[in-house]
Amino acid sequence: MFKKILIANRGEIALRVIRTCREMGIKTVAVYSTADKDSLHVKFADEAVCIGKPASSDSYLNVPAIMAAAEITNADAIHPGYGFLAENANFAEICGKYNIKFIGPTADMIRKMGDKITAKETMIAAGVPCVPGSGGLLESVEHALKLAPEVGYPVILKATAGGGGKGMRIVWSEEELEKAFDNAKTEAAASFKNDGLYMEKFVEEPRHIEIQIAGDQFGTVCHMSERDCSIQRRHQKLVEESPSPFMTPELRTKMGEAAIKAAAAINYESVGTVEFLVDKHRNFYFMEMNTRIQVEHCVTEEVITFDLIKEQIKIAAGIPISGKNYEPTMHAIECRINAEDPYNDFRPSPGLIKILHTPGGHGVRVDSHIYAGYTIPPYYDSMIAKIIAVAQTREEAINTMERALSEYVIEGIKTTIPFHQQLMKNAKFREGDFTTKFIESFELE
Ligand code: MV4
Repeated sequence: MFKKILIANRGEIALRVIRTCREMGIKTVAVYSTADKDSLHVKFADEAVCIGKPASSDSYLNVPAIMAAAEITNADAIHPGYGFLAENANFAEICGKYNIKFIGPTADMIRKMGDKITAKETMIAAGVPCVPGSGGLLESVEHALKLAPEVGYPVILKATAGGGGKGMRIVWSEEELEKAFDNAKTEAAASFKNDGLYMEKFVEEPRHIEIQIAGDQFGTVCHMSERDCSIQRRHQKLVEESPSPFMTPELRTKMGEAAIKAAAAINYESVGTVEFLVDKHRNFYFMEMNTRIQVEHCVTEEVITFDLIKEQIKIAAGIPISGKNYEPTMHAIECRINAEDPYNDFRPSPGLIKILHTPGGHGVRVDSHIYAGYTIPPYYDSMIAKIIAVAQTREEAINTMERALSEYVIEGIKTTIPFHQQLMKNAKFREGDFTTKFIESFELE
């Protein structure tokens, strides 16, 4: 087992990793930017190294500074968390060159899933259902114009280097295609330095359901059931839950098997997530695979009573997994609390937290790095906490969440708490009747 892990991240996920390391008897090294010198991850780690100025490019993305921090502290592994360098294949490779274990998949696995056309080709070859479309790159707008009627309008253009909605355009008819093609190409080039596009049939009003998987270094892969992440706004998830209210035992078996096939096709090592679109007839299609631990991993941890970070570290250390699949035994819902003003287009609201009271009690887990007197810096993601409510049934979990939200006092900044309070009361949400379009038409009182 590792003796010392450097956490190349900040905020709640850095803290999350530090906590599991402590339970496992592993020493921890925090790295931090000058803006984060008073952060909890710095205080809770055994050692801490400043790696640069506030901008991410100078600190949490500063590979030479992070490698130097790992060398001087004698860390034998690096946990990348999510975001920042978590899906950077070059970084994973550099860790290997320094003889430091990257806690995640190999560079080759990250690359295979990072390029969406390659990923889709791999999935089709493995027999994982995919949305029909161009297959490969669109060579030109003429090529797109010829293909679209064959695929059938509406179609969606996606960036092969993309993910998360950037460089994506929905096209309802031939008249819109040329402009959408040019816009998607320009956006993809600017965002990813790769303007490659592909086309798919547009699946209308889908649910976003993802399957948590784990694979070890010996070729064993298992699934840990689903999370429903359909409650999103501008491709940012706001609420996640498990089990999905749309799930059936048959669909879980089928999607679980497909996710295992997806991971096994690249000999996946580490924990990961296979994202699917699910249409109203419960047809499901591979969307992308996330080769990292995700923000919403906690809902799975709560419904299967399992520490996913511990599993991820054990896999990286070469310990085999059991190979059995996991079914949810509880219901868990997570609300992401962001330092944003939900009454003002979710505008970021960084600043000093003057008063804080964190909810607790039966069935409530709060993962957060904030404290009274802490100043949320403006340079990073605005998520400041995750509340996870756990109960025997969905209805009880929602009631527990409402109770927890009502106890949460954060003064000094605006947060998304009022948004979540209204969502938990919404009849359609309570019925489990929602798709990825739900938030578009959700109005705050
Ligand atoms: C789609 C789709 C409909 N049909 N692909 C959004 C982000 C990126 N990962 C893929 N996305 C979508 N791909 C086809 N063929 C609809 C979306 C989509 C979406 C997916 C999940 C959650 C929220 C979404 C919001 C808008 C569009």
